[in-house]
Order: sequence, then structure tokens, then C-alpha cells
Amino acid sequence: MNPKELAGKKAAEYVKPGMKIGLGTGSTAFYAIHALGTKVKEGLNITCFPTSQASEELAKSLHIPLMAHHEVHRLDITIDGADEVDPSKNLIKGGGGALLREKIVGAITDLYLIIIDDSKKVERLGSFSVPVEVVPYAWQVTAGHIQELDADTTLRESDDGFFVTDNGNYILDSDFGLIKNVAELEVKLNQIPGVVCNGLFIDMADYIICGHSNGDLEVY
Ligand code: DER
Repeated sequence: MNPKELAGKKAAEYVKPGMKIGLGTGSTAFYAIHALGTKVKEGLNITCFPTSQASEELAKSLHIPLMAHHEVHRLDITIDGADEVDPSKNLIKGGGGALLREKIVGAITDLYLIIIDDSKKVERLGSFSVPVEVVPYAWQVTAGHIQELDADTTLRESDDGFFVTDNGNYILDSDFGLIKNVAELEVKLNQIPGVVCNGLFIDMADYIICGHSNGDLEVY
């Protein structure tokens, strides 16, 4: 079993009957959603709230019951991936472009489980550029403000032009280098007009579930 599948299946074991579950986005969350689909097929009674159109479509294909938007207030567990995890369990997320919905969902979750393989573990955040979701209007101006925080910014592209998030926004992948103070940077980014969300998830993760290529599983 590959490390991401190992982590995804382990996270699904935390899910109990009657729970409300946030469904993350990405290639690791893919395995957790499939594991939940199997449990639903076996009779597990849960309702879920996806963090992307992609995860919503996957959940529907697995007949996982979904909540309507007006029904969501608190979630018992959210299972989601990450692009980098530091020893304090701070994260860089957004590599899959779902950071805004993921942060909204993570913020209303009682138990936030982050599933990774060991390639995501770092001593300090920043080797992976911080995804910053920005409104398309005057995005170059917003990029300028981010650059003033000593970053190189790259407008994320897709196969047919600029990458557009599920919310109709752009993403500026912002390279700050290894970040000295992640909490301070997270606040500074949020103060920039035009910034909708950034991929620094500070003090949000409750547990990291890490699959290793040798078959070991680490939960901390
Ligand atoms: O966009 C995100 O935050 C996703 O969680 C993603 O970055 C996770 O990466 P993965 O596809 O390696 O699980």
C-alpha cells in the first residue's frame, strides 16, 4: 500500500456513525474519501461536506451523503492533505488550489486530521511556495504588495490559461524562502487588499497522520 493510501485509510478509522465530516482535496484525501465510500457502502451513517468540486464529484460517485451548504455549522472531523508540515504542525496548503474552502472547513472542525506521506515533513515551512488566492481584479497590484513582503510571485497557470479556483479567483504562488515567522506572515498576507486567502494554516491541525514508504504509519 502506498504511503498516501496508508494515511488516508487510517484517518477514515476515526470516523464514527452519525458524524459530520469535512472532505479534503488532493491525491491523499482521495484515498480517505474512497475509504469512507467503502464504509458508507457497508452501512456507516455519516454526512459530509467537500472542500472542492473535485471532492464533491468523487464523493457523489461513491454515494457518500453530502450536506447542503446551509446545513453546515460545525464538523466533527475533517480529513485533508497538505503540501508541507513543520514540527509544530503548521502547514502549507493549496497546492491543489482548494485552500479557501479548506481553510473555511478547517476552521469549523473539531478534529482536523492532516494526512501526508513523509515527503511533506519539513523543519521549516517555505521550500514549497505559499499559495495565495487573490481576486482577478488588479491581481498585478496585489502581486506587487506580496512582493513587498520579499517574495517572488508566480500566477498559477492551467492547461488553457490562468488557473481559476472553484471560487473564480486566481492563485499567486509566492516564494518567501524559508519562513522565519509563519504566524506573522499569515496575518500580513491577509491584510493585503485583493488577497482572499493564503495557504499558511497556523495552529489548525490536530493530528498528523503520516504514511512512510516502508509501510510504517506515524500519528502525532
Ligand atoms: O490543495 C491542498 O491544500 C491539498 O490538500 C493538496 O495540497 C494536498 O496535496 P496532495 O495532493 O499531495 O495530498
